[in-house]
Amino acid sequence: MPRLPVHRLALWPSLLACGVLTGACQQTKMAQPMHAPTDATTAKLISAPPPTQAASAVTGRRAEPVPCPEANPTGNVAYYVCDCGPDSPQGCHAGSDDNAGTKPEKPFRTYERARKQFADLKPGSSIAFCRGGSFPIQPDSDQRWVNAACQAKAPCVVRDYVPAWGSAATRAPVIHAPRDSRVFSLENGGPAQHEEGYVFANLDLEGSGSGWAVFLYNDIDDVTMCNLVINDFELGVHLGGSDAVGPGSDGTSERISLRNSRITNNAGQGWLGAGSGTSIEGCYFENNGFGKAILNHNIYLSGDGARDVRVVGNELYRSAMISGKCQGTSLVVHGTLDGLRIERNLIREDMHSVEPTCWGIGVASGYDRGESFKNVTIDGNTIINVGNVSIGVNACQDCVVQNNVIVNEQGLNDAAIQAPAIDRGPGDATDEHIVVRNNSIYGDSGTGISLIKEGKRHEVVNNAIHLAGHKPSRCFMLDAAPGTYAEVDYNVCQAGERGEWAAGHAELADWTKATGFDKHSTRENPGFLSLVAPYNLACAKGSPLAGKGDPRNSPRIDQTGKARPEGAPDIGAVQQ
Ligand SMILES: [Ca+2]
Ligand SMILES: [Ca+2]
Repeated sequence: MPRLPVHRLALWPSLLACGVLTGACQQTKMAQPMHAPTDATTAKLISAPPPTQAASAVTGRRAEPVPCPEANPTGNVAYYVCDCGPDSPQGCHAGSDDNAGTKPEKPFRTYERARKQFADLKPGSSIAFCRGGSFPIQPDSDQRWVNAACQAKAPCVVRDYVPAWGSAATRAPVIHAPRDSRVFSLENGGPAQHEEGYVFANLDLEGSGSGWAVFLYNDIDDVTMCNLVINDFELGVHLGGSDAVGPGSDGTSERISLRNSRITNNAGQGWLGAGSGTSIEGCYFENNGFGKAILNHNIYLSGDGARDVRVVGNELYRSAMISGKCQGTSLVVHGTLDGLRIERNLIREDMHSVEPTCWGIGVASGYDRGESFKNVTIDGNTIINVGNVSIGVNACQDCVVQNNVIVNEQGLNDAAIQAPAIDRGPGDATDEHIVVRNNSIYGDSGTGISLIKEGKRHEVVNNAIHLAGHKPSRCFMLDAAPGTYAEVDYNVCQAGERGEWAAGHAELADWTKATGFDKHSTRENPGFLSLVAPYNLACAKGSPLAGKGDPRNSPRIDQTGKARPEGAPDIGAVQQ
């Protein structure tokens, strides 16, 4: 039996003590704020090229950009604000808080004046910061942006405008947060009261190595954050729970959306929290979580009964970088969620820059209360050179892992796809009906797909796996009782020179004889198009993947959105 890398199980221990939904853990951290690293690498990040370049290099495509909503649905900007700082362009013309603020040529001046005006904004109207402007947060501000009159259908909008001395090309307004502060704290004081309908668009939020850029708490629904830069905080976006629940409030913040934004250099988490309708789409996350190994992440979804959560079309890079290595899962999910879609994201790390704890996607229990993840779809993601698990789940029921492209040449792959990725704790759901279908995996060691121990109705179908190199490897680890699996078939795999087909069965024929599985599978090189960066795991013409998939059990579309033919679909993530 090859000795495979052993991992985790001690990965998330101290999360058990964190009151994540209340932010208690993070608030403790704020008492001892951490500084952003000041090395040259980090400084360079801020002017890194837009994410689309790297994304297209790997996948040849990218999720369609989600357009930001019309920032001012009524065309009615009610108030203007303009302040100038050392980082403003020449010619910047500051306003005055003594102005009425209702005309672009007579704007207010300060963040604090804007914040107070926001509380009186009429539904559907806007307050706009000048492009090129630079706005410090006043030291005595309580940073709360609260207006109970705003409506989901007629939101209050905080956005940019082009001043007479600037142009549309002038950079976005920058709001500078001093240490331990928040830019937009969307929380009414006292017991939770219901508010809804805010939009924040086209703003650059710059921290000082601590604090939170946006805090959503105490029942604020229907918030859209679009085209923001969030840089150098402890937490980029913190979606928390609530205090005592007041009359008319459900105590939870629903339909919070972050789109087309750049979240960089936040020491704690890029994003923390989740609620029903949470959506993170088209965003770029880089170098978040460097304050602590294992517990910190680019995206940390923590849901307590959250439904219909989406993480779609994002790029995640350099998660929890400590000592130059990624040491924490880039996209992690804990808690209880029902209806979770993780689709078309690109998650990548650089070669020689990861520790085993640097997983790509982890939908797994992390607390000492019962957790479950139901109706989970992990579809069409591209995961390049992360740590010892690229996609790991547990406590997962009715979960589909399909059309994913996974590459790992770091020499430490435990399993590209793994369930259960960690042992269940007390009260956690058991894995049930996990479908691992049409994934394309290229690696240099370890196991391709591991689906073990427990559950029922699992399916492992149409996967294409190539494990090259000289390290021990195996295609599959499927050691639960054969009745656990509804279908294991139509897979193509080559595992090194001496690798096993499945744990305990060196040969495919031996495995099929013992289990009845993989009657239509073949042990051969899947013939991926390119195995060098930026990689292309589509299949070449004449590859054994072409037309050989299970005609009764293939996803309707492939990783690129292309329809699969009904009669003879290809094996793997990408239809020819
Ligand atoms: Ca509220
Ligand atoms: Ca609510």
